[in-house]
Amino acid sequence: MKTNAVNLTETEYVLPGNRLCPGCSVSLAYRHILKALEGQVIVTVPASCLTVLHGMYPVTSVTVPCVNTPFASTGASATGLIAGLKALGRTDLTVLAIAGDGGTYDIGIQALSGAAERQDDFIYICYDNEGYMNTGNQRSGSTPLGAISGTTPILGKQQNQKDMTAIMEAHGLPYVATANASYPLDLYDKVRKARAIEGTRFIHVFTPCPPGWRFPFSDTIRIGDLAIQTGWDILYEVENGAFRLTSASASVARKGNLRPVREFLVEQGRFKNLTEEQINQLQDRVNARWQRCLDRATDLS
Ligand SMILES: Cc1ncc(C[n+]2csc(CCOP(=O)(O)OP(=O)(O)O)c2C)c(N)n1
Ligand code: SF4
Repeated sequence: MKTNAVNLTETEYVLPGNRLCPGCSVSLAYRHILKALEGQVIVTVPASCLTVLHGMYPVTSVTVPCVNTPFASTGASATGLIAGLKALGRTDLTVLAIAGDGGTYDIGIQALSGAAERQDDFIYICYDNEGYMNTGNQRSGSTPLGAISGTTPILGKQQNQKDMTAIMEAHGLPYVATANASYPLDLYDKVRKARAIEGTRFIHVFTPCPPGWRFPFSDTIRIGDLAIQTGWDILYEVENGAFRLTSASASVARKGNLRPVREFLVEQGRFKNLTEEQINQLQDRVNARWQRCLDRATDLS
C-alpha cells in the first residue's frame, strides 16, 4: 500500500528546530528518510548542510546515531560500519550513508563506487542541491549548465551536469531510485523499499536550495514540483533492472503534458544570465532524458 498523509508514522526522528535555512528542503527530505527507517539506523555523513542539521556536540536535532566522516570517505565509512555491525552480530540496524552532491558526484565518488562494486549492504542517499551549498555555493558536478555559483559568478557554469544516478545504475545495483523533496511520501516509500533489499541501494533526492538557487524561501515546494512538471527532475526507480516511473512523473507521462523547462529556469536568480542558446540546450537535454525514460517505462500505472 502506498503511504499517504493519514497512514504516515507520527514518530519524529528529526526534532523541531535545527540550524538549516528557512525553507530548506533537506530538512523535509531527511525527516521522511528517517521516518522510513524507523530509527533503526546508523547514519554516516560527510561535511555538508546535513552536518549543520545534525548540530554541534553536545546538542543535536536528531534522535539517531551519526558518524561525521571526512569528505571523501562516506562510502568507506559505511563499509566500516557494516563490518562492525557484523562483528557484533547486529542485524537490526540499517547503515545509511547520506551526502550532498559535492560529497557524492565529486569528492566521494571513488569510495562510493568501491563500496557499490563490492555490493556492500547499505543505503546511500545523495541529496542534490546542485552545488556546494554549505560553503557558499561553489559549482559541483551537479551544477547545471549556465547556473551562476560562487565559482562561476558571471557567465555561469560552462559544462553540463553529470548523471550520477545513471553512473550508480551502471554498477548493477539491486535498487536505484530518484526522489524529490516536494514529493516526500514517494521518497518515504522508496526508502522503505530500499530498506528491505540487500546490497548497495542508491537514492538520489532533488533538494531545492532557496539561497543558492536564488528564489524566495516560501517557494521551495513549488520549485521542486516545477522541476517535475518540466522534466528537469524525473521520479523513477530501477529494481533489479526493471524501470518504473513513479508518482508525479508517471502522471506527467500518462497525461503527456511536460511543461517547457523555461518555466522552471525563470523562477531562479542563478539562471538570470542564461542565453537563449543555453535555454535551448537545456531543453534539448531534458527532452532527450525524458524520452529515454519513456522508452524504458513499460508500465505507467
Ligand atoms: C576535504 C574537505 N574539503 C573541503 C571541505 C569544506 N566543506 C565543508 S562542507 C562543503 C560543501 C559540501 O557540499 P555538498 O556535498 O554538495 O553538500 P551541501 O553543502 O550542499 O549540503 C565543503 C566544501 C571539507 N570539510 N573537507
Ligand atoms: S544553503 Fe541550501 S541546502 Fe544548505 S541549509 Fe540553506 S537552504 Fe538548505
